[in-house]
Amino acid sequence: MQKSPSTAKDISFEDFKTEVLNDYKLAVTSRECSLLGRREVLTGKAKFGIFGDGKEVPQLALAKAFKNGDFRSGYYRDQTFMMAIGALNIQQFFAGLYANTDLEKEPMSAGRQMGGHFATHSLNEDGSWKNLMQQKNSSADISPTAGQMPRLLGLAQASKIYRHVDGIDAEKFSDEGNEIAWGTIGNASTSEGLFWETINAAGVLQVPMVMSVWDDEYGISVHARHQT
Ligand SMILES: Cc1ncc(C[n+]2csc(CCOP(=O)(O)OP(=O)(O)O)c2C)c(N)n1
Ligand SMILES: [Mg+2]
Repeated sequence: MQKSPSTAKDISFEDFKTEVLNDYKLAVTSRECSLLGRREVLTGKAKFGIFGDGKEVPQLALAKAFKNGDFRSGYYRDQTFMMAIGALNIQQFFAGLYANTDLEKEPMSAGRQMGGHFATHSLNEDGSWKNLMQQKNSSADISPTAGQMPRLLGLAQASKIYRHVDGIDAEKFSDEGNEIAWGTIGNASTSEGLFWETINAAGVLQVPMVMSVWDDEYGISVHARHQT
């Protein structure tokens, strides 16, 4: 899968055209994965699946602003974003859906998590730390909706600590606190206390955090007028 080029200020028409076409290809590929994946679930070939269709374009935009060293703490609709940062391809997406237990084929969790729960690896095979400043990072999604919120706050708070506290070995973990923690959540899940507490704390602590709420007016099958 094509990685999105970083956002350049001076860009030629040809480069611009190439980037637009790459984005379009990625959005269509991700949409087709959703449609085919859902068909696999509804025909009984995969047990359960949840997909990111309808949310492709803003995730492509988000991926362009997301830099090496940044961290995502998000939820199960983010497949296009993960594809755009080069952390998920079509085969891996379906390996997750079928709960393939081979870590090579299903690098998110070797089939132990539900499909659509996205992660990058922070450790090398020998257990040593990777340099997290040289990769785009995603903490592993967890199933309770809004559970990603306190961790999002913690990731943002870590950058603030790295910036203001001397004497921490930060080489592989921080560039003087310049990283950003990016959160995603669905509209229905914003009803949860964890969401409000995190937004409040982020304001009080003044931490580098960006929050995206994907408002599709539904919480699964329940319309927002009954829920929010
Ligand atoms: C704490 C908790 N309660 C209930 C659920 C079951 N559940 C999974 S997704 C979902 C709806 C979420 O809707 P929303 O946040 O709007 O996200 P969307 O899927 O619409 O993008 C619910 C109730 C859960 N996973 N965790
Ligand atoms: Mg919703």
